[in-house]
Amino acid sequence: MGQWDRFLAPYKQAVDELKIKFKGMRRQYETDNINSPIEFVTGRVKPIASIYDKSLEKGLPFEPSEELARELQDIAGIRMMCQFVGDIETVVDLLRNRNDLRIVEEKDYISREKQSGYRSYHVIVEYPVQTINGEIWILAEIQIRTLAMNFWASIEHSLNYKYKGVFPDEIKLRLQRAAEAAFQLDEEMSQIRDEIQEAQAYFTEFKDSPRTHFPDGQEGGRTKR
Ligand code: 0O2
Ligand code: 0O2
Repeated sequence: MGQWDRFLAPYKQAVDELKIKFKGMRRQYETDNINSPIEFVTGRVKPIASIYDKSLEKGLPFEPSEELARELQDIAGIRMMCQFVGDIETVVDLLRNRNDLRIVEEKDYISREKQSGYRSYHVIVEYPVQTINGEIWILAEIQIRTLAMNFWASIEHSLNYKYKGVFPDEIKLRLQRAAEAAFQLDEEMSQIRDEIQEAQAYFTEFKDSPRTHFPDGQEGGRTKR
């Protein structure tokens, strides 16, 4: 096994474990018939090419080391998507109350978005990984954002590749405007949150029962036309 594989193994372990644990939180809400503040969870170990870029940017030697593990806080990255902005605080509270991780830092890019227009709430945690040689504490970055914030970030991320991080002014401005539009969308959705959640609860209850008779001539979740 190569040096990098050995270095990255506990990060992979942590990402796999955290994904299972956080998806489990969503399932618990479903079991209790409560709207989950977590819509979906993804995770990744930072690709070697991105570790290389980041180490160059931070002026660190590109080699597996304790320094790299300390300075690159997002080698293990988890993303939790929420329907509503208000859910983000709920998710952060869930993290604060867990006793299987320790919060090291919180970065609020929602109240104070980045210059690019990027919005997200980042929580840096320490997480214990059990290995055959004992316990290792590693750092992981948990990004919590709404679906709209995630949509914006993934588009901007792809464009970043295309323009290699140097956007033409026109595109930069348009992205900032798009970020504002996404935030407005979040605000609007929050205002009709109760209405949306009631409809979702109704849909979830009936979607798997095709013989159920719906009011207004609808059956099995489909409207007759
Ligand atoms: P389900 O039952 O489809 O919800 P991996 O575990 O490595 O295969 P990972 O890290 O979970 O993959 O990330 P991936 O493949 O990007 O997607 C993770 C989960 O997020 C998948 O669900 C996707 O279906 C779900 N997902 C991605 N985009 C969206 C979205 O826009 N809306 C919703 N609601 N879900 C999305 P699972 O885990 O396969 O299970
Ligand atoms: P990737 O490809 O996701 O791995 P710091 O050391 O705190 O000064 P750092 O380490 O860049 O700065 O942390 P920061 O600013 O909290 O950002 C970490 C991650 O947040 C990034 O990782 C992105 O995933 C995301 N992010 C931050 N700013 C932006 C942005 O403007 N647009 C998008 N799309 N994502 C952003 P990486 O390593 O940059 O990228």
